[in-house]
Amino acid sequence: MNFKEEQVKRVEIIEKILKKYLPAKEGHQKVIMEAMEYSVMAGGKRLRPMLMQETYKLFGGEGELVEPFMAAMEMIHTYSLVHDDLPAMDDDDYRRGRKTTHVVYGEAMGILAGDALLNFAFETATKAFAMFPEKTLEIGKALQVLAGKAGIYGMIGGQVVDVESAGNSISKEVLDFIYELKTSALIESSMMIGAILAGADETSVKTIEKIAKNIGIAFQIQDDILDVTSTVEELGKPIHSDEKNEKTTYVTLVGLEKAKEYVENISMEAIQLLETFETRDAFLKELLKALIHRKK
Ligand code: GRG
Repeated sequence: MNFKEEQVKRVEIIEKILKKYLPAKEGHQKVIMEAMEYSVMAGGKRLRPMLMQETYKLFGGEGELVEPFMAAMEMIHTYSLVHDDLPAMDDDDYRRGRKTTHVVYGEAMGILAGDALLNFAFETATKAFAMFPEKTLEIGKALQVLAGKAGIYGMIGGQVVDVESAGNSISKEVLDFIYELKTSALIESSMMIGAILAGADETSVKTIEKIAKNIGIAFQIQDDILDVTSTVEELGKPIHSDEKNEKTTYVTLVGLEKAKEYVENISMEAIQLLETFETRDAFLKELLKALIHRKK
């Protein structure tokens, strides 16, 4: 398998799905649809919908059932980035290689575009009910995971502790709490939803949650590493932003080399756990390996 080629193909498929589910730009409120599209179609790795679709396939899922959820997940992820870039949070001007949404559309529209994406994510995911009336149970469970992992016991909860901790030194335990909620939660829900929609049993969904937790923590530690080792051009967003925001990270806590070791070890654990399933997805395994050394 040529991993890069396969990855490009998948990104193209995901972007077609995103375009299909984004709202038409019309009506007096047209500017909000434009801001939504601006932020969602700005590029990005599309990691979360990719993980969702691969996990869906791993458990034998076929057809379009997963698609509204893939679009919903990327909308929620994008809303988190739009809000994270706002002046009240990280106050960043660049994201995904272009001006941030609030810089282009103004702060009020930046806030509203984030809100709109979060709400529209649920409007999009619930379309699955009409498309697949025989899958009501799976869709209901998937919605519960989507809502929970993005909320106060998931991503928002992590962001709250992250914002509160800025400027203070924090323990590894609190840092792990932040990473698990802020970053892993959406990765967990992406993979869990893929498994649930494909009809995986509860034990398998629990194992997928563990795998995704590791992937998310490794992903966030790699984000810390890239913040000090990469360039604006390569990342498409500012570097040294953790220092600017006086944040404790794995790099400040354990040093660069140890942080790299963690990424490798946690990711390999996830891959080993993935291999305990009877079915295989070669692309998913390669994707997890590629994330260990990702450059953006
Ligand atoms: C919930 C109100 C509210 C705000 C946002 C979690 C969060 C809270 C903001 C996201 C900022 C951040 C650094 C999250 C950690 C996860 C992370 C590294 C996101 C970047 O994801 P990538 O690298 O981005 O997948 P692309 O652009 O490739 O999609």
